[in-house]
Amino acid sequence: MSVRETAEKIKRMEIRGAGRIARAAVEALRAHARGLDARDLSEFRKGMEEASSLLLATRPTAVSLPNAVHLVMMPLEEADELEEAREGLIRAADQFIRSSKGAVERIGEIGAHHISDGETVLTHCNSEAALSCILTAARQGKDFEVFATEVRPGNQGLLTIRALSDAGIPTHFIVDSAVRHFMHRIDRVFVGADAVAVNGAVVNKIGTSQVALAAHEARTPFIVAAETYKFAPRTTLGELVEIEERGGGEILPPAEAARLPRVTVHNPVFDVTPAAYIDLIVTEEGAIPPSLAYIIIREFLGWSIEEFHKTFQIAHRDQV
Ligand code: RUB
Repeated sequence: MSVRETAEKIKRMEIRGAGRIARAAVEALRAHARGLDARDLSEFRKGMEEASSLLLATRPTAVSLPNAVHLVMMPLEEADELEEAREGLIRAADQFIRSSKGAVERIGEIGAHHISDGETVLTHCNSEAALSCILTAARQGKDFEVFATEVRPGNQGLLTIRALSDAGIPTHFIVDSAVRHFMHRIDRVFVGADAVAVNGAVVNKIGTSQVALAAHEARTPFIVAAETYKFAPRTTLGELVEIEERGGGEILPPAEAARLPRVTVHNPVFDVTPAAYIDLIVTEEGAIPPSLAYIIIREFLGWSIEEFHKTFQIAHRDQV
């Protein structure tokens, strides 16, 4: 798929979920690199940076996107000539796709240890990392049930209940506002992440922080499944993760909204769960308390402060 097509699909949420967005962007960059007809290295770099900017401008919250783009664009900085840059990017893209799929599997193996026979688990939204924990536990023969939320307004809960049902897991489907009502029946909550900040706060689908609050009140363990590339390096520079606000038409039909001139519809699609409500973050490098987010950023993403600045400039080229 071309970069433009991929960007459109990410914007329209036909490709969605932080991990899938990152992999689709990397696949598009790899295809673009293969076909890019450039005279020299600098023309190649320019073409690839334009393609990256298009992808980075699609959705602002999932940090997996700039992290993945940064990783595959890195060989362009180091290369001395065009073909070396092209091959370096393709290699980095292959490596990213392989390791990101491997990370989901490894997270599943680690997270599954936290699900036992007879338990009831709750999940919110549709996260392949969170589902990997649940589906791995089911494959291990554990006997448990899952509550899944509807997830207004995008209905990502439908994707989740299909996956759970296909895996033979007894599943309860509830509206988002029923979470607290059922929390007394829940032994553990599993959610994914679009971004993890240096202070251990997790950005995920809108409503996640309310689920966390209800879990906290009921003393129910709240577990986040997040690959290391969901950690947000620029939060170490004090930058905040931008919360995407989508059109009100996703919530209230435009014809109805037109009849209500004094009503403003708000549609933030992510929210921030403070570290205090999170018991564990399961990464492919192991499970950590949220207070160790900095270690993941420094040790496993391993970026220098100079690199953070460079990515920042690429991502915001238009505004610089
Ligand atoms: C998806 C969402 C998911 C995270 C993690 O939001 O909030 O929980 O992206 O998913 P949207 P994954 O549907 O708006 O993209 O674990 O699959 O990366």
